[in-house]
Amino acid sequence: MQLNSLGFPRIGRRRELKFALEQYWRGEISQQALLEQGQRLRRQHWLWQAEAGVEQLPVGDFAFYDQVLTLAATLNVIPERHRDGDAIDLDTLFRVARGRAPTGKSAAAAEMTKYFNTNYHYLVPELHRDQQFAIAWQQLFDEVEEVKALGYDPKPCLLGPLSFLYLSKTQGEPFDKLSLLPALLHSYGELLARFKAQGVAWVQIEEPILALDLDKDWQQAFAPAYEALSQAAPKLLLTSYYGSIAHHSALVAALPVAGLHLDLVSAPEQLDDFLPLLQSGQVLSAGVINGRNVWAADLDLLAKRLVPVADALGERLWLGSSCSLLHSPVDLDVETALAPELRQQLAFAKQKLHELNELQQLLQTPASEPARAIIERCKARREAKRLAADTAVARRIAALSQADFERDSEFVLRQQQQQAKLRLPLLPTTTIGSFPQTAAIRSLRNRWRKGELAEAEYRHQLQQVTRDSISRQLKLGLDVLVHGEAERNDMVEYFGEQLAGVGFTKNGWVQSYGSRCVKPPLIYGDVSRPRPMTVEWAEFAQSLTDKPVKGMLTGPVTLLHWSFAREDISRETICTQLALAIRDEVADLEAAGIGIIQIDEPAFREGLPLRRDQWQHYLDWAVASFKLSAACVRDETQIHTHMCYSEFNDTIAAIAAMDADVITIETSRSAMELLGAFEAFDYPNEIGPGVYDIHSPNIPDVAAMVALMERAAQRIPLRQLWINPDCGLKTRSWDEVEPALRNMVAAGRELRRRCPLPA
Ligand code: THG
Ligand code: ZN
Repeated sequence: MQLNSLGFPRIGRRRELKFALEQYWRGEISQQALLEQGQRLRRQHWLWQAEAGVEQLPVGDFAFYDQVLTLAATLNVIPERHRDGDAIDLDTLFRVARGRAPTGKSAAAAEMTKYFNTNYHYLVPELHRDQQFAIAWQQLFDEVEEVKALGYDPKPCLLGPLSFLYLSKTQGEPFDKLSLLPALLHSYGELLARFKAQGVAWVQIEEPILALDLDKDWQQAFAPAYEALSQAAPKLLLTSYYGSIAHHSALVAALPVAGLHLDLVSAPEQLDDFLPLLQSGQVLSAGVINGRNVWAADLDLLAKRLVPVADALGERLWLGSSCSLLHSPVDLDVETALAPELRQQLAFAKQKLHELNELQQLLQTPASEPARAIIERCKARREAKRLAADTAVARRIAALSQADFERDSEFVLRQQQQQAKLRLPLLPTTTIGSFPQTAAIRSLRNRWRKGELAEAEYRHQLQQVTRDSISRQLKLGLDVLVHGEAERNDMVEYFGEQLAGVGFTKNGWVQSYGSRCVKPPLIYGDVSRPRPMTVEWAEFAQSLTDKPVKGMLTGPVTLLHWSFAREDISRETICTQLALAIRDEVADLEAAGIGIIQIDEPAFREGLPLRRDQWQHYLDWAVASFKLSAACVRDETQIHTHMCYSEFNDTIAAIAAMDADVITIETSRSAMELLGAFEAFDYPNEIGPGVYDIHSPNIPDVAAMVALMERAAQRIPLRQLWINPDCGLKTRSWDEVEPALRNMVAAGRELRRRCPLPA
């Protein structure tokens, strides 16, 4: 019974890789020093895995930027604009990721997209119609040698050819990506043969697209592809994750592979589908330890479930993480300040390896002393969870009625009352909420956190920053102001730190992309809001001006998606709890005289399930949660929301159903795409299509913004339109923000002059 680790986080338990990368990019350390840091991290992570009893150590889970980019480089799939001749080196990879030409000038970075339904972002490979593949980057082979030199067996992990093709995008004139499959298979064949020549026994070949709905031509491509690959390859462990692949079971069962890995955390029921389909001699890797959460597993229950499988399969059963541990924080051992009740419920990546080991003990020596101790710990954890329940939260949810989800009046009536109260001009101008997080602001927060800055002084300083941001906005002539969010580290973490039932760590970082990480809150109990979280700042900012200042909140759906959520109650219920907490804050903001409240939902779309037939159920509860968080206000109070993407075609009905009075959205990079959604659907409420791209340092010019709004006005009535940037401004500097907003306000004036409101 082998233990199967699908991959370990590469960032380092103290984010060593992040810091080394950023130092290298700033020119502070040499490439050699960066490479050595990478080697140290890999070695550490392999040793941890080996200590836990993992026999075959994963290779290919480490990447200096992104594992999909590493694989693309291995196959010579590097955009021409980032290339410097034929050779690929580490700097080539960084140019692809960071948008540089070899000359040092900027050259559009490869597109970055969420990896399936995770919060990890990969770089999208670009394929041409006449794409040539070749083995062009040696990192994977080198790392195989590193594992061998440590005295262990390497198990290369790589995205399979079909998932690689599927996740890539085409460049130039459109063509069917599958037309490239034969050439790609040829290179995969070479890759696998080289692994074999290196003495590799097993390769983890990942086909996560099997968890998706696949068109016939993609389904049919699997059998011949794997026939071809199995010829010269080491044993293949066909690996799926993030969802059930039972809808493709016939296809999968017929593939010539030596083993199959199933994610039995996201889809435990597929075990029953596949057990009778296993070929004789085929290995089943049971992914039972969740690779993408932080909670200790209930090994007792797991072992009970697995006993019959272990009896049936014997050595052919492997115990695995559900997916790569990439999505978990690295090591609980460095969390020294956690409350013991919370700590006992947790397992990070390193601890999850030991859970695999303990599960093995439960199955192999169930009557032993250590096994009994493991079972006792599981019982104690269950009992502690039961005792920690906050029954008031459940009672509050049980008492909700339909009226709690609806505003008093429908939008048209609210709009009149809001207009009467707010007296905003046609095409009002506003921003999304955050202003530049300057070094001075970050240092304020850090000193306060470390206890070097007293509370009163910290607040006083933040008030100065807020005063400055209000005065800049007044000078710019914006219509609806924001306080600027200087007190917030991250829009999710800030709320997580203040809600009951939610914990947070010091080092629980998870890689989001490249060197960037997030530290998701841990929703471990029933959620409530003990005291106001933002009212003081909104109230202070509003006291400085007669113009309306928006209160700024993160919505329940986004709080849920960007946190590690408990698994003993449904996500829908957790989201309802979060909605009630936000609703309390909304009510307090309104009572404090804040007339416009924005509830951001940038992650609304990210929560869509992998399978289309599950979308509607998700959309129903996500929309309901948002409405619950907002619906307590009077008609005259204006609710805004913000979303960070522009793929609206397939969700616009749900977004309209959220019934926010105003939505601001990202559009600037794909204006036409957004407006397309409005061809088929009359969006009923007010909307601010972002008029410039805040991700670029360029100052947008007035004419471009005027043109964009005029296009929008062809689809959307003038009275419904707002003018705003496409996202928050915290990553920009004031040198960029001020001229950009000045132009944006000028564009608004120009538009009002051109199109006066019809009577
Ligand atoms: N907050 C949270 N989750 C998110 C985002 C967010 N997930 C999706 C998306 N946004 C990911 N994008 C980013 C962008 C920037 C950073 C992280 C994720 C980032 N992180 C700092 C870093 O790694 O240096 C964190 C530094 C710090 O907080 O001390 O810049 O916005 N929750
Ligand atoms: Zn945004």
